[in-house]
Amino acid sequence: MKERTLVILKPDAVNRTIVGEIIHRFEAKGLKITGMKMTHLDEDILGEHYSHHKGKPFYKGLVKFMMHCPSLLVVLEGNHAVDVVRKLAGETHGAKAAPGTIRGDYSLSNQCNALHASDSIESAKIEIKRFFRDNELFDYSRIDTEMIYAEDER
Ligand code: 3AN
Repeated sequence: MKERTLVILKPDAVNRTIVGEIIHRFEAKGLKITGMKMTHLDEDILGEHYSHHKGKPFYKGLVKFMMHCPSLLVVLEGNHAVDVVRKLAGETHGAKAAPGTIRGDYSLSNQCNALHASDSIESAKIEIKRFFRDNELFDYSRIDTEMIYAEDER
Protein backbone atom coordinates (compact mmCIF):
# COMPACT_ATOMS: atom_id res chain seq x y z
CA MET A 1 0.00 0.00 0.00
CA LYS A 2 1.36 3.41 -1.02
CA GLU A 3 2.16 5.61 1.99
CA ARG A 4 3.97 8.83 2.74
CA THR A 5 6.19 9.36 5.75
CA LEU A 6 8.13 12.26 7.26
CA VAL A 7 11.85 12.17 7.88
CA ILE A 8 13.78 14.91 9.68
CA LEU A 9 17.53 14.80 9.12
CA LYS A 10 18.61 16.29 12.41
CA PRO A 11 21.39 18.81 13.21
CA ASP A 12 23.91 16.02 13.84
CA ALA A 13 23.35 14.65 10.32
CA VAL A 14 23.68 18.15 8.81
CA ASN A 15 26.84 18.98 10.80
CA ARG A 16 28.43 15.62 10.15
CA THR A 17 27.76 16.00 6.39
CA ILE A 18 25.98 12.68 6.06
CA VAL A 19 22.63 13.90 4.72
CA GLY A 20 23.56 12.87 1.17
CA GLU A 21 24.47 9.35 2.29
CA ILE A 22 21.23 9.00 4.24
CA ILE A 23 19.04 10.30 1.43
CA HIS A 24 20.88 8.00 -0.96
CA ARG A 25 19.83 5.00 1.16
CA PHE A 26 16.17 5.98 0.83
CA GLU A 27 16.47 6.54 -2.92
CA ALA A 28 18.36 3.28 -3.41
CA LYS A 29 15.66 1.39 -1.51
CA GLY A 30 13.15 2.65 -4.09
CA LEU A 31 11.43 5.31 -2.00
CA LYS A 32 10.41 8.46 -3.86
CA ILE A 33 11.20 11.93 -2.53
CA THR A 34 7.93 13.87 -2.76
CA GLY A 35 9.00 16.89 -0.71
CA MET A 36 12.23 18.26 0.73
CA LYS A 37 13.34 21.50 2.37
CA MET A 38 15.74 22.94 4.90
CA THR A 39 14.23 24.62 7.96
CA HIS A 40 15.61 25.99 11.18
CA LEU A 41 13.07 24.49 13.58
CA ASP A 42 11.98 26.73 16.45
CA GLU A 43 10.80 26.11 19.99
CA ASP A 44 7.10 26.32 19.06
CA ILE A 45 7.10 23.70 16.33
CA LEU A 46 9.47 21.45 18.30
CA GLY A 47 7.13 21.75 21.31
CA GLU A 48 4.34 20.48 19.08
CA HIS A 49 6.43 17.77 17.43
CA TYR A 50 7.85 16.45 20.71
CA SER A 51 4.79 17.17 22.89
CA HIS A 52 4.74 13.51 24.04
CA HIS A 53 8.21 14.04 25.58
CA LYS A 54 7.42 17.29 27.45
CA GLY A 55 8.46 17.03 31.10
CA LYS A 56 10.91 14.16 30.49
CA PRO A 57 14.48 14.76 31.70
CA PHE A 58 15.92 14.85 28.17
CA TYR A 59 13.27 17.18 26.70
CA LYS A 60 15.07 20.54 27.12
CA GLY A 61 18.35 19.15 25.83
CA LEU A 62 16.56 17.60 22.86
CA VAL A 63 14.90 20.90 21.88
CA LYS A 64 18.21 22.79 22.28
CA PHE A 65 19.97 20.22 20.10
CA MET A 66 17.25 20.38 17.45
CA MET A 67 17.69 24.19 17.28
CA HIS A 68 21.48 24.00 16.87
CA CYS A 69 21.25 24.51 13.09
CA PRO A 70 18.76 23.93 10.27
CA SER A 71 17.36 20.44 9.71
CA LEU A 72 16.40 18.84 6.43
CA LEU A 73 12.75 17.81 6.16
CA VAL A 74 11.98 15.04 3.70
CA VAL A 75 8.71 13.38 2.68
CA LEU A 76 9.18 9.90 1.25
CA GLU A 77 6.61 7.85 -0.62
CA GLY A 78 6.42 4.16 -1.37
CA ASN A 79 4.69 0.92 -0.51
CA HIS A 80 4.73 0.45 3.28
CA ALA A 81 6.91 3.58 3.50
CA VAL A 82 6.25 4.23 7.21
CA ASP A 83 7.39 0.80 8.36
CA VAL A 84 10.21 0.57 5.80
CA VAL A 85 11.73 3.90 6.88
CA ARG A 86 11.47 3.01 10.60
CA LYS A 87 13.33 -0.23 9.84
CA LEU A 88 15.99 1.59 7.81
CA ALA A 89 16.38 4.10 10.69
CA GLY A 90 16.89 1.44 13.36
CA GLU A 91 16.12 1.71 17.05
CA THR A 92 16.25 5.06 18.86
CA HIS A 93 19.60 4.73 20.66
CA GLY A 94 22.38 4.81 18.07
CA ALA A 95 24.68 2.64 20.19
CA LYS A 96 22.02 -0.07 20.38
CA ALA A 97 20.76 0.16 16.80
CA ALA A 98 21.71 -2.75 14.55
CA PRO A 99 24.62 -2.29 12.14
CA GLY A 100 23.26 -1.74 8.64
CA THR A 101 20.55 0.62 9.91
CA ILE A 102 21.11 4.37 9.58
CA ARG A 103 21.37 4.93 13.33
CA GLY A 104 23.40 1.75 13.70
CA ASP A 105 25.90 3.02 11.16
CA TYR A 106 25.97 6.75 11.92
CA SER A 107 25.11 7.33 15.58
CA LEU A 108 26.25 6.45 19.10
CA SER A 109 23.67 8.56 20.90
CA ASN A 110 20.11 8.51 22.20
CA GLN A 111 19.63 12.19 21.33
CA CYS A 112 21.91 12.78 18.35
CA ASN A 113 20.56 9.88 16.34
CA ALA A 114 20.63 11.34 12.82
CA LEU A 115 16.96 11.33 11.96
CA HIS A 116 13.34 11.35 12.95
CA ALA A 117 10.93 9.01 11.14
CA SER A 118 7.15 8.95 11.59
CA ASP A 119 6.08 5.96 13.70
CA SER A 120 2.63 5.27 12.19
CA ILE A 121 0.52 6.13 9.17
CA GLU A 122 -1.62 8.35 11.38
CA SER A 123 1.32 10.32 12.81
CA ALA A 124 2.91 10.58 9.34
CA LYS A 125 -0.23 12.37 8.10
CA ILE A 126 -0.16 14.79 11.04
CA GLU A 127 3.59 15.40 10.81
CA ILE A 128 3.60 15.99 7.04
CA LYS A 129 0.84 18.58 7.50
CA ARG A 130 2.82 20.14 10.36
CA PHE A 131 5.87 20.82 8.21
CA PHE A 132 4.69 20.99 4.57
CA ARG A 133 2.09 22.94 2.64
CA ASP A 134 0.20 21.03 -0.07
CA ASN A 135 2.06 22.90 -2.83
CA GLU A 136 5.41 21.78 -1.39
CA LEU A 137 4.59 18.10 -2.09
CA PHE A 138 4.96 16.71 -5.59
CA ASP A 139 3.28 13.94 -7.56
CA TYR A 140 5.47 12.41 -10.24
CA SER A 141 6.59 8.97 -11.37
CA ARG A 142 10.12 7.72 -10.96
CA ILE A 143 11.27 6.37 -14.30
CA ASP A 144 12.47 3.14 -12.61
CA THR A 145 9.06 2.36 -11.02
CA GLU A 146 8.62 -0.71 -13.23
CA MET A 147 11.86 -2.12 -11.83
CA ILE A 148 10.93 -1.36 -8.20
CA TYR A 149 7.42 -2.84 -8.11
CA ALA A 150 5.66 -5.72 -9.83
CA GLU A 151 2.67 -4.71 -11.94
CA ASP A 152 0.16 -5.56 -9.22
CA GLU A 153 2.18 -3.64 -6.61
CA ARG A 154 2.28 -0.30 -8.44
P1 3AN B 1 12.14 7.63 17.79
O1 3AN B 1 12.74 8.87 17.15
O2 3AN B 1 13.02 6.43 17.63
O3 3AN B 1 10.70 7.38 17.37
P2 3AN B 1 11.11 8.70 20.28
O4 3AN B 1 9.89 9.19 19.56
O5 3AN B 1 10.92 7.90 21.51
O6 3AN B 1 12.11 7.90 19.35
O7 3AN B 1 11.97 9.97 20.70
C1 3AN B 1 12.04 11.10 19.89
C2 3AN B 1 13.44 11.66 19.98
O8 3AN B 1 13.72 12.02 21.31
C3 3AN B 1 14.52 10.63 19.62
N1 3AN B 1 14.75 10.54 18.21
C4 3AN B 1 15.70 11.14 20.38
O9 3AN B 1 16.38 12.16 19.65
C5 3AN B 1 15.08 11.75 21.61
N2 3AN B 1 15.12 10.84 22.76
C6 3AN B 1 14.27 9.83 23.04
N3 3AN B 1 14.61 9.22 24.19
C7 3AN B 1 15.71 9.88 24.64
C8 3AN B 1 16.55 9.76 25.79
N4 3AN B 1 16.30 8.83 26.73
N5 3AN B 1 17.58 10.61 25.93
C9 3AN B 1 17.83 11.57 25.00
N6 3AN B 1 17.07 11.76 23.91
C10 3AN B 1 16.03 10.92 23.72
